[in-house]
Amino acid sequence: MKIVNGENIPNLPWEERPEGCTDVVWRSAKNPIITRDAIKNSNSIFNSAVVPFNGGFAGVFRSDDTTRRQALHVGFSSDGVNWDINDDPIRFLDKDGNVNEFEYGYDPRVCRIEDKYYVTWCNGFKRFPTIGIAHTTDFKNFYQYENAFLPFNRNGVLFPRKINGNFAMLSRPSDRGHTPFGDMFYSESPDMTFWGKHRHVMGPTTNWQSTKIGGGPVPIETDEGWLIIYHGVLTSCNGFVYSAGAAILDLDEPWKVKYRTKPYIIAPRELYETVGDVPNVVFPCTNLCDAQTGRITIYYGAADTVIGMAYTTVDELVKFVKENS
Ligand code: BMA
Repeated sequence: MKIVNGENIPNLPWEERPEGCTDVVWRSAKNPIITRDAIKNSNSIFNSAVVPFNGGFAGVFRSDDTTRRQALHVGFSSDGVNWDINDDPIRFLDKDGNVNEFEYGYDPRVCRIEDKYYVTWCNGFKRFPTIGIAHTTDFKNFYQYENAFLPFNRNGVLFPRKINGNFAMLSRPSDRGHTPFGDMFYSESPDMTFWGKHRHVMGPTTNWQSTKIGGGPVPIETDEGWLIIYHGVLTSCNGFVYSAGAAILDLDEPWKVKYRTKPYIIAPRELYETVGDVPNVVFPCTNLCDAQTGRITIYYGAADTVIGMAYTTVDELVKFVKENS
C-alpha cells in the first residue's frame, strides 16, 4: 500500500500510541486541544478544518458565538496544536471583491487542489442548509462560488485532485432539521460551479451507522483507493450518537466502495466527547497525512463544544478497514 500524491508534513503533530492501547485510532493526551472559549465571544469551537500552510498550519474553524450564530473563523499555528484564531469571522467575497451576505455557516472542510485551498461548508441559503464553496490562497481573502447544490445538503467534502478531468465532491442530501436519514453521494464539476454526474456512494447500515452517514475529512489517495474517514450516527434512547468509521473507494470511480469498516474507528468515550452542548459526538473534519511516515493526525469536533486530535497511520488504518469490512 502506497500513499499517492502525498505531501510531506515534517512538523505534523504526533504522539505515539499509548502503551497497552490496541485501538486503531488513539487520542492525543492534550485533548481537548482547542477549548470552547479560545476566541472572544465564542460559545463553542468544534468541527473544524486544518491544512499545512507556509511551513506551519492554517485552519478554518467553526465557532458558535454567544448569540449562537454559527460562523467560520481563520486560525494559524506553528505546531498544529497551539492556535491563534481570529475573533472576527471570515467575510467571503464575490468575484468583484464585494462582501457576500453570510447567513450562517458550519462544519468546514479545507482541501488543497493545485495552488488553491478550497473551503466547503454547510452554508445557510435563505435559511436552508446547502454546500458553500470558496477558495483562498493566503487565508486572508476568500472568494466564494455559487452554492454547489439546492438545499438541503450538508457535509460537502472535495477530493484533493480532479477525477475524470473534473473536480469531485462527496455530499449528503439532508433536510432542514436534524435529518434522521442520510446517504453519501458523489458529484463532479468542470468549474466548481456546475455540479452533476451524481452517483450514490453508500448509505447507513447497522448499529453505530444505522441512522445516517456523512463525509468527514478530505480523502487520502493510496494505490488501493481513496481512504476516507466518515461519520455515522446511531439513534439511542437519548438522541443521536456520532461516531466515525473508514472506507476505501475506487480511485477512478469513487462511488464504488471497495471496503468499509463494520466497527467504528472512534466513538464518544472521553468526558469532553460525552458531555457538552450536544453530548456523544465525535465529528472528524480533518486528517493530515504525512507522506514520508504515513502518519495521520485527525482533528475532530467533540460534543459540539471543543476540538480534539487523534492519530493513526495509513498502513494500520488500511489494514483495519480491509480486515473489518
Ligand atoms: C450535525 C451537524 C454537526 C453536529 C452534529 C451533532 O447535524 O450539525 O455540526 O456536530 O449534527 O450535533
